[in-house]
Amino acid sequence: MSSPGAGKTALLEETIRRIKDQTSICVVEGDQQTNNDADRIAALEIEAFQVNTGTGCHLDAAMVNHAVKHLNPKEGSILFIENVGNLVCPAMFDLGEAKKVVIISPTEGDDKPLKYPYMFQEADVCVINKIDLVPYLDTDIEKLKENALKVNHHLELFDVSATKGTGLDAWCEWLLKKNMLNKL
Ligand SMILES: Nc1nc2c(ncn2[C@@H]2O[C@H](COP(=O)(O)OP(=O)(O)OP(=O)(O)O)[C@@H](O)[C@H]2O)c(=O)[nH]1
Ligand SMILES: [Mg+2]
Repeated sequence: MSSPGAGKTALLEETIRRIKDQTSICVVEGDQQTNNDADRIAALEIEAFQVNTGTGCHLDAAMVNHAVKHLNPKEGSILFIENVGNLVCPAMFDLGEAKKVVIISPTEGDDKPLKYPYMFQEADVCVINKIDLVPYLDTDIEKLKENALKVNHHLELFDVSATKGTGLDAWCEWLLKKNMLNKL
């Protein structure tokens, strides 16, 4: 989950490149319109199902149910659900996720966890993406983390750049470990 353009699909693409040999993966993509994100995932030879919500601003459990039936993931797979880009509504809907991840990028400003707290309250993990842009911005990353933890002190934090690959080893290690634990 994230605002539009924070890098949900970019993070999925780079994550998939790194872990697809180690686990089976399927992806549900949520957007108001277009098949663009499912096409980006399919280009990596990973099964993706695109849900178009039209005027809707978030996925709901029935949409995910429909998508999962279509994808029919193998036992023990990782099923990624990319919600519609929106830092508000997706927080209110339980999709049955094992873990919820919120992505925020420094171009959005360090006050966003305080202004949109429900997303950060609901999440288990906060990925700060686009850290390669930090030198060009006046966003205070430490303040951003402090604000996220003020809203939810249980959040696990990862600093990454999906496009440059920074921080992705730690992120992928966390994902594979969680997936392994869920299989036990
Ligand atoms: N500099 C930089 N750009 C990034 C990074 N991650 C993503 N981008 C760029 O940000 C833009 C949006 O990325 P997407 O992956 O489409 O973002 P999204 O959150 O999936 O967008 P929606 O699905 O439309 O909400 C693209 O131009 C990406 O190349 C990053 O780590 N660093
Ligand atoms: Mg996307």
